Amino acid sequence: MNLLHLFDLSLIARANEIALEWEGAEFTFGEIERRSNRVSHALRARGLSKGDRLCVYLGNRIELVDIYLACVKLGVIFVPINILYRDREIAHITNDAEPRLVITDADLAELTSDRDDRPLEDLDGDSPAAIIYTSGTTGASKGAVLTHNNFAANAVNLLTMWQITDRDRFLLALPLFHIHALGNGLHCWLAGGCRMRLLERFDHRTAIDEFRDFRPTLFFGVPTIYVRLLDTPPEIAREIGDRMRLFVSGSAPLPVPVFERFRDLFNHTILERYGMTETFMTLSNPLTGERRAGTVGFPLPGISVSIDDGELFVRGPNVFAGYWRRPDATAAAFTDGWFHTGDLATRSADGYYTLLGRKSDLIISGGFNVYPREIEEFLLEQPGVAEAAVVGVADGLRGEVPVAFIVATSFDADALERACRDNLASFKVPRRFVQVDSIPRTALGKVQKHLLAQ
Ligand code: MLC
Ligand code: AMP
Repeated sequence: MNLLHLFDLSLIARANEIALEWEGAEFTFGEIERRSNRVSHALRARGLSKGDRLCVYLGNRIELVDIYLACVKLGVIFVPINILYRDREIAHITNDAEPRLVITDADLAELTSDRDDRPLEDLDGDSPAAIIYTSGTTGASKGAVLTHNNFAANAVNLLTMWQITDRDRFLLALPLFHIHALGNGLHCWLAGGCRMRLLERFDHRTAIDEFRDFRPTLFFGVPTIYVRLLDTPPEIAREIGDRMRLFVSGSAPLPVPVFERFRDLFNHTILERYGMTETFMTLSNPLTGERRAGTVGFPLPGISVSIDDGELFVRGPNVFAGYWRRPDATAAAFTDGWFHTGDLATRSADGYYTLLGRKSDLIISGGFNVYPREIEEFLLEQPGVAEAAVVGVADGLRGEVPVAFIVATSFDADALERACRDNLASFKVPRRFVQVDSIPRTALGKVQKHLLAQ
């Protein structure tokens, strides 16, 4: 399915309804349609056409929505870059994706034209809509190619299973460069036709005011956000909870005590679900029925899930088309059409899935993925560093934070931290640099990270 046919349920059919609140202004679906048409023509004038890649290095803002929709209309492949990434991380993506254009804040003023009509491009559902970079088990990230059909299957599932309709009021504070806000947030809004208030980011100092002012019925968060919301004064939490229909959590494990304390404070049971860039959403607790703490519920419609040797495998219309220009990595990620998630899981007798952790060393900090190997490789480039091992250490707010263990001929923790801050996204900067005489290894030479973590 061409995604536009799904979005037209709002862009065309609800043209006069308020679609978006952004920085105090309101926009109808008709205006969203015309804004993205104008951006489409501007992109065409820059020579972009079907199959070209367009990198965007932007935080949440209305122009990012316009650009995404323009890409969908033109068949241009949207490649978002995490706004927290630094030069080295950005260069990896721009070298790999070979975009025709990279858009940053500085380019937005020129990105318009005066033509309101929709450009027409013939696209089928297997056309790529986006490439999202994700690291897999190697240090360097790979581009997951996500098709129109993948996005459509995911949105239709979530609209149905979470009963999202045009009556919802949706507060979106997650970053649009990730699948959580892009695949779930933006697509449920556009297909469902509700009113969305988009925030530049979740800021715990102002979040409560946003909730009270906008009065949302629907909110998607990562566990760190729910931990932050536990600081809400009880009477205000009840007031917010009374108007809310559904709080959803995902992208990292929601600790059971947070689930319980949140329920007591807001009088709401958070619905936890599980997904991945490569697979979109695969498992979800039910809207109706028991939302069981510590579990991620059941497979979504049309999606097959199996567990083999502890690892979760997924198959279905939600599963991506492969890694961009990496046939070997793509082949290695599948067995007989089943995608290897790298997540370990169990299934209860009554069908609830529980995640037990990951096969790889992946650290998830505040919902952002941190691949130790990428940081270790960077640390090894620094003067005096002979060996480096990065492990995730439990953190009450962010879930996990990275800590670096260093074997060094000369050790300067401040200099290492500065180098990391200058070259890596903030969430990847190790919270501590610990000098050690040696890194514990197995007889086969494999680093025993669990010993370091202790
Ligand atoms: C965080 N920071 C941001 C930012 N988010 N900066 C700019 N834009 C953003 N969107 C930076 C801050 O500048 C700061 O950097 C540090 O992160 C911590 O900020 P904080 O104010 O203390 O935030 P905190 O209360 O900890 O909340 C952080 C957070 C953020 C929860 C808002 O981590 C976040 O948005 N996480 C969501 C990630 C996400 O959407 N993941 C989905 C992946 S898809 P400094 O330099 O001061 O440290 C996926 C699949 C699936 O996993 O299943 O969904
Ligand atoms: P990403 O590669 O950024 O898409 O992150 C996907 C990973 O996030 C998954 O492989 C899981 O390890 C993790 N994840 C997502 N949702 C959950 C959840 N509800 N509980 C635990 N881990 C999760």
